[in-house]
Amino acid sequence: MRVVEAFREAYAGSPQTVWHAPGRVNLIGEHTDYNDGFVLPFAVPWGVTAAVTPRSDGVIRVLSLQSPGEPATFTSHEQSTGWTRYVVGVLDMMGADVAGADIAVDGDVPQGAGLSSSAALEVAVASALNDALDLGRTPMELALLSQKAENDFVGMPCGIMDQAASALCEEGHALFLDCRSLASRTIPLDLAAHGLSMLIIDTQVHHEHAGGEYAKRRAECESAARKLGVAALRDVTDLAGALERLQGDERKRVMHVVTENHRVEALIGLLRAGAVTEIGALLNASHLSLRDQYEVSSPELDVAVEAAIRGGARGARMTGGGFGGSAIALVPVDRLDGVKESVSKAYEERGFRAPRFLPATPAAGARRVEVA
Ligand code: GAF
Repeated sequence: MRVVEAFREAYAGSPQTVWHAPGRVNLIGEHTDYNDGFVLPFAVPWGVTAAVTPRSDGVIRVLSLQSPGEPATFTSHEQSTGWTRYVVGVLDMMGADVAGADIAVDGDVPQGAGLSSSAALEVAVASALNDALDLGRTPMELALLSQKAENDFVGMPCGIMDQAASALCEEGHALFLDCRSLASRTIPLDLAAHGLSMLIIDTQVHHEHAGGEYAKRRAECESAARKLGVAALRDVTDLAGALERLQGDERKRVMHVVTENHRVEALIGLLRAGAVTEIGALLNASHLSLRDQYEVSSPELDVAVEAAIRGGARGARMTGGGFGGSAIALVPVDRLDGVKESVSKAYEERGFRAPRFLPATPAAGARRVEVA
């Protein structure tokens, strides 16, 4: 395994443990996690593998096969920069439990596709350190400390969805998570049995202002919740009454969050009933709500969704934070070529960069990798 070879070469010894953690797509439940709501992501077959040996002298050495060169060496957490902040942030949140470590990482999550490569990196490192030092933390505890690393160390105010998906998902299943109680349940998602496939359409575009807009949406939701006298938008039960008391953007954000939570529950109901094809209508409704009420879509995402549906998809939506990244489309297997053709043609007509297509089958969450 190349990450193990790179580790041995750089640090002159074998890693004590190796863990793999995946990226994710979100089936539905977008921008609901930081509103204490419901999400339904599944892990993708791409992720980050971390080879780790703890150190007791306070030194942290980090290398990535995606950034060739010497390992970066830190004697204090504050020295870290760029992508290494996701790694050092995890150690920071593990506190006195982890003095230092030698770490090598290798990732294959398509970069910039909005498939949570950063959560995969955090969870892979957290899981490996937890195992190597026998800390006994649960996968959800590891997800929470990874989220905290991203919030407090990296400075991105994300919710818990991506890290929880990376830590807890199971192969062939989506993960239903209540982001308030943190209760979770795996839901079987066998699309092939219904002649369906989930196609990821990577727009290959990531808009610069995404981070600032994300924080702004979060602040709007918190402000609306305060005005409505609820702890979080998850608690809004009378939507019509709530909308009457709000104006402008906050009104639209509440409309999205409250209806999106209901769509998650409706989608789970349809899956449970075996009506898998019917979930397409909910994916479409989610996209329109994210486009028109939450205003986090982009022209590339909208064109991908519209062209996918025209080409024969049963439903499609942007997935993840938005402002670029990827859309997902639920496609009958015999229509896959038609959908790809329809999206590629629409992109060409608009003068957009060619999209990338990736088939997504629900993969396993973080797991230890045995090294020969
Ligand atoms: C990003 C965040 F990291 C998640 O926590 C979530 O809020 C998502 O955007 C939107 O649903 O991926």
